[in-house]
Amino acid sequence: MELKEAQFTKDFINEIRATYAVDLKDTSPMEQYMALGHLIKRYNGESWTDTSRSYRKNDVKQVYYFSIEFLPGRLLQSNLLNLGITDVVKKGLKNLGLNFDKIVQAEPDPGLGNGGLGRLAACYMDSMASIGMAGNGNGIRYRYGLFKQVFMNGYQVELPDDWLRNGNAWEVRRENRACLVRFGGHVWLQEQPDGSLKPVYDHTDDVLAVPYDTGIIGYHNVVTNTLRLWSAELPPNEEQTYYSQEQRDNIDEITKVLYPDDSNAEGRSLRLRQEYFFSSAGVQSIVRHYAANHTSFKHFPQKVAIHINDTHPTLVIPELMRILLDEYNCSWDLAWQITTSTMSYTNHTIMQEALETWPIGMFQGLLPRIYQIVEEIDRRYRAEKTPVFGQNIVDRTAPLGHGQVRMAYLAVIGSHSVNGVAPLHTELLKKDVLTDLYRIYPEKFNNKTNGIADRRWLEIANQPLTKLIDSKIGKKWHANPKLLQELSAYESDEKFLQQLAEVKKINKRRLADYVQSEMGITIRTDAIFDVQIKRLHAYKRQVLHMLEIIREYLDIKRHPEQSFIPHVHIFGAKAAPSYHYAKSVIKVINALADLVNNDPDIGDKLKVVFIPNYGVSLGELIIPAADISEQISTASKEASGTSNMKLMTNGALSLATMDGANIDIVRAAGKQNEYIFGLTANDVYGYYRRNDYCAKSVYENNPELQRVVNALITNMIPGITTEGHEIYDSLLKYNDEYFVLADYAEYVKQQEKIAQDFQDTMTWQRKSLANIAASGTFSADYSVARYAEDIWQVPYNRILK
Ligand code: CBF
Repeated sequence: MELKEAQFTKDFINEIRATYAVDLKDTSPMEQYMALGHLIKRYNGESWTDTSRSYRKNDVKQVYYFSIEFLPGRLLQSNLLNLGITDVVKKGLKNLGLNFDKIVQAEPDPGLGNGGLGRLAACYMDSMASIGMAGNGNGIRYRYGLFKQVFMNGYQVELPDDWLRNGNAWEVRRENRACLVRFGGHVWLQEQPDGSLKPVYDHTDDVLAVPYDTGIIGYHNVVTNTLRLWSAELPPNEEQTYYSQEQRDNIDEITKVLYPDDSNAEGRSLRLRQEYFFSSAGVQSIVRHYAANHTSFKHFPQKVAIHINDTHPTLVIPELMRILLDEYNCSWDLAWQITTSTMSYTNHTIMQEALETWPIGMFQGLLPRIYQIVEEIDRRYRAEKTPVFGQNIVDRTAPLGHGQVRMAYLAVIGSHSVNGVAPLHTELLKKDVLTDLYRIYPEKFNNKTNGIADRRWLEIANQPLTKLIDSKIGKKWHANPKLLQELSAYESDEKFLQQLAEVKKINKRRLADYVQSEMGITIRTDAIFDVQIKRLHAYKRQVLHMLEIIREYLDIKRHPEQSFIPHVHIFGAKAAPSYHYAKSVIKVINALADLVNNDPDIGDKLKVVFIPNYGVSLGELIIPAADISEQISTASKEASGTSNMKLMTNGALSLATMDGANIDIVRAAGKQNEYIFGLTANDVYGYYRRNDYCAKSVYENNPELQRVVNALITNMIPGITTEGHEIYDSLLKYNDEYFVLADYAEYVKQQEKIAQDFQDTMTWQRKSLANIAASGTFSADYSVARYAEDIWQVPYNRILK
């Protein structure tokens, strides 16, 4: 957009006065941020209205991306960037004597997601708008989001993340678009005068779903799409109904926190209510919008695509069926044809949690009408498929089985497309996790490799690198990231490689300053910054990284005279509140950090930094500073990974197993530019087939490994008696489910090689450059373009190949 500095400063001062009734000099950075946010939203209001109007006027097919998580990160900088007004605003604020960085930092980072799944959803929102596609998000406006993580005595403690305390500058509450979502009660089918059956509801618990819309601004293209997040409220009280405190609390709870503890029935029931709540509200609003502009539902799938991001929103399938059957009198066959042609589903993990199931009793009690519909889907599925495929396979794959509603199976059966998120992952879905359904519906399965928001991870997070790249290849790559490939021409340009090293130093300094001021730990910027940032999960094997730290520590202690390339191990990870083992791993790493960081024999050769409360904003600080990207999951377990792509784009070299999208990164950047080790997915499946993995014999045959693992139980690391034993037992007593010991020796070899190679700056930077140059292919712009072409059949404007 066009904006003159004088206009901006005038508008900004007016905004401050109108909102806070004080002079600029008396405002806090939070107030300045809020005023700026409101002003930017106002500047963009016309584009937002125009976009919606033009979609409506041209009857454009729209995508609705349903996700229980959206992890957008702070929006101020990305909105300024996408509107093309960063420089004017920065200058204007500077001339007013304000500190732009402080204003940026005042924005809360909405914790509406837990990791890759939610971050991917947010990236896709940005990319859909940026390539000019009509894409809407649909999720939950959590009052507290995911917890705020602090460490107390090294233990993770979860505090509420009060991200809405000062309001949210970007959202618009649209009470006039609210709708009712029904839970519980009784439902029966009553015959109508025309012979049809209609449900009658009695004693239901109704909840008002109120949408809050956020404009998602496209990159330099005057497109603004909508992210709609639903909040649960008391329904309007026309009948003077009295709501007890318990009823009020039950309603409040629905949109209070992301992932309530589901280790008990109450928590599980709340999770199911959340899932139906946003699925129902979203589908109701889509149908309402469609019905206002069309007379028949026959062409609904030509105008609407609904995407199910992991199993959580699967109930959009029976919900759309319910609306079509009960409210628009469609026949079952027509409703089913419309529904399956509209829905598509992405699976994001081969772990058991991908296959959510709900006890039938709980499901039926909470959602009686939806259960009737699922029962009918199940009955028809069995009737149609049993004669062709036989009873066994149909029993194994039907939506209802073993007393459970099986969400992943319902998602596959009710969708026209099912995709994995990296080639290996999609193959494993076909061969293993969903193999029976693949036999029945081979045509539905396809791969869509994940992507990332390059503009956020380079232009916002890594301005020094962006400047350097621009100086060599211009700015066209901002809109077409594959052009980063042009950087390959500079692989022998030593001056450029030196500049690349200097950029890394600047970013390492920035992170080191943060670590110093927030954690009181001094780290050297000439050390290897070895980064592992992801959810804490046994399959991601933070434990393997931890064993390496113990090895390095023991080595320095035994041979203090030997030279050692300084190494800083950096972690960022949250553990799910009820995931006991993951919390033990956090405690042990923190205890190890205390030991290592305070041992005078170690000095500054080795440091361990576990940065609390990892999220998008901390990612923006850590990722540009990384030399090594730890992507060390057990092969076959990581569906794709996306931190691997962000780190690659920022010039980190991957220390990785051949898992998920690591395989694609290796293919793109060249094996010689990464550090690859460990079992392959085939090796892992071989062990499963033969059932002959023996962790104990790996341990017994490697004296160094014994020394390292024993450190967990010999009081070497103070304060971890039970946690150390737990991890030790997971490796040796319970036969090391994730093959940590099997991969240990090769992992160590690669770490030693890294220490060697790191000393040769030119060679290291050449490898780093190869990663940056090859990373453009992992831009989310291309990923959503492939979804648009192959799955959603929606148009977009930018040419992307
Ligand atoms: O597809 C996005 C990401 O999703 C996960 O984070 C998930 O929550 N299922 C996976 O673990 C990642 O591999 C994947 O990249």
